[in-house]
Amino acid sequence: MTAHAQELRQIAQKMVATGKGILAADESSGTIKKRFDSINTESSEQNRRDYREFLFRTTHAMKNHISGVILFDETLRQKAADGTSLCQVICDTGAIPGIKVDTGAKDLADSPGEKITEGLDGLRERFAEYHELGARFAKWRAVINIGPGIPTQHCLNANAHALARYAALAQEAGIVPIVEPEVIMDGDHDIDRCFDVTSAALKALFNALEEQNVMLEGVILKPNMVLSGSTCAVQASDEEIAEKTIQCFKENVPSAIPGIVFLSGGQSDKQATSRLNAMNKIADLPWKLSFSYGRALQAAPLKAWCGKVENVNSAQSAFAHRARMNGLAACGNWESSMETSS
Ligand code: 5MM
Repeated sequence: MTAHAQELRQIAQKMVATGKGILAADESSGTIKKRFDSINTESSEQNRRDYREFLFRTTHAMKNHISGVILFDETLRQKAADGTSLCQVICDTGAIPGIKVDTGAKDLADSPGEKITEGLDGLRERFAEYHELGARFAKWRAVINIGPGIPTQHCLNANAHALARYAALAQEAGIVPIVEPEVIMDGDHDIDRCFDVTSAALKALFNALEEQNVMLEGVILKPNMVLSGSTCAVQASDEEIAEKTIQCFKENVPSAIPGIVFLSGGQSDKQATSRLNAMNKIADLPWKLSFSYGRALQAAPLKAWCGKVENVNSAQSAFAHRARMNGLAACGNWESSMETSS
């Protein structure tokens, strides 16, 4: 049992406080460049800083709807325009700074189409530094593709083993691990195939966490929802998605886990909100169910900003609106009619 048990429990509970969720702002250099390219904005260090700073300074939304922010290494070390560290800007809103520690998904040897996430080398030392810099939770993402003959059990086990090794090291450092086994939605598979693959990925993950003595009360799970593949001819309704996702998690996720925070994975903003809301309308859930969205929180502010200082206020309003909508969905209190106001 980790020496930090009580502290980890408290951080994890705060991460899934009622009506709040996580802002995933941990885009690595390549991903943030793609996002900035889409709004014709240069991905310079200053632009990345300015963009993230105005998100974190959207004070009312941060205070009321955001429990934590996942950062990329560069952002954890950056200072705001007035010299305050961005980490402190986040803390001043009451949210918790977190850090993405994996170094990305690489091709799994001899297994076409499959990925393994790297980043374990030197991780104990990196955790010590990240704790010193103010991070109190971390994130590691495994990528599971669905296709003919994949994922293999070998891929699920290898990724689960790495997730558990990361989680154990995080807890040793007093940092709550978010474990993210993302079953990618690309493909023409139906929702039942996604259900089966998500179940298998979760089984492998919780077996590995148990084998490696990870304390579940100090872990947050960040999964995909159970969805039809993005090019499947039959797209499941939000209600079916909610029912199948909850069934899958009830069968595979121990109740000791304090919370499940979903990724958006390419769903539209409103789909991500509506489906989270539908899940929270289902009674008797043993864990909190909230969000850890990247694109579903940031697409609207990015589009409103377009890299121009004169658009910062409207970009902050767009971010505040999505944060509020998802905060309501995390309580099952969202209505589609609320989307017309901002
Ligand atoms: C914000 O995007 C995260 C970082 O991605 P890269 O390492 O590829 O740059 C990503 O891990 C994110 O935290 C999750 O996938 C959830 O984000 P979405 O956009 O799927 O909600």
